[in-house]
Amino acid sequence: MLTISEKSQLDQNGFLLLKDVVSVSTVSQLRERALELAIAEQKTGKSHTYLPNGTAQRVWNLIDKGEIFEEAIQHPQMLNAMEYLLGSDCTLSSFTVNILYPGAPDAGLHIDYPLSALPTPRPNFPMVANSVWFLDDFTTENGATSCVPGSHRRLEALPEGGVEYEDEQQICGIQGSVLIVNGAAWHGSSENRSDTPRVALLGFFCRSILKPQQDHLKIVSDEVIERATPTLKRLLGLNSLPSLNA
Ligand SMILES: O=C(O)CCC(=O)C(=O)O
Repeated sequence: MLTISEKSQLDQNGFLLLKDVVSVSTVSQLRERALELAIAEQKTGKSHTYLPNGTAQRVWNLIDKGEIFEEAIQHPQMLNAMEYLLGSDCTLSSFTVNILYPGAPDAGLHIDYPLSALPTPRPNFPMVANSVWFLDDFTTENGATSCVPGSHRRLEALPEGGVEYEDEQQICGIQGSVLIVNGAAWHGSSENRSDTPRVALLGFFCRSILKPQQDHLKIVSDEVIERATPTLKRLLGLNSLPSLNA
């Protein structure tokens, strides 16, 4: 369960840093696997890189890429926060690795899919939320996620074009922390001025009535779906399928 103070931070600021969520040994295994997957995808020539000079990289569909990710996405403390924001039947929208290599520039502030595609004013309750898993210490040097406190209440469109906000905060923390961000809060990764990659996982969730960013029931193998716990089955969307009544 979240504490009253944690709920209040989510309500007021639109984000919450949970410390000591993931053990040191699990962080180290997740980080090693994340980097292995990133390198393997680079070798195929089909990796998803972005930001100038390909200085950032995503690896998609982690649920299908190792049991360690199946377990991670069911972490009770992180899921409690998601269920507080999105309802106890919320589902997984996507689960990815996000790596900022040295030299990655500030990515700019954004709100999350599909909120940016909705007409304004947007709904005044959370629709989607992200969990940013710190597989490295997040520092002002290596691209710690920036957030604008209270911006989820600004239901107008996010101004375009590198606007800077005096109250923008970089959320720094040690390895094993998880940052929960209401998808309507203005946020984004910042510049990696260090000489090592900043490795994160992004566990992105949505209300069960929304179409997720990835169609897990098509892209996750039968083997993983068959062995999934009831919680994982629900997260993959098995409890929120459209009616098949003809
Ligand atoms: O990696 C980060 O610091 C945040 C990334 C993010 O917000 C996103 O890709 O939606």
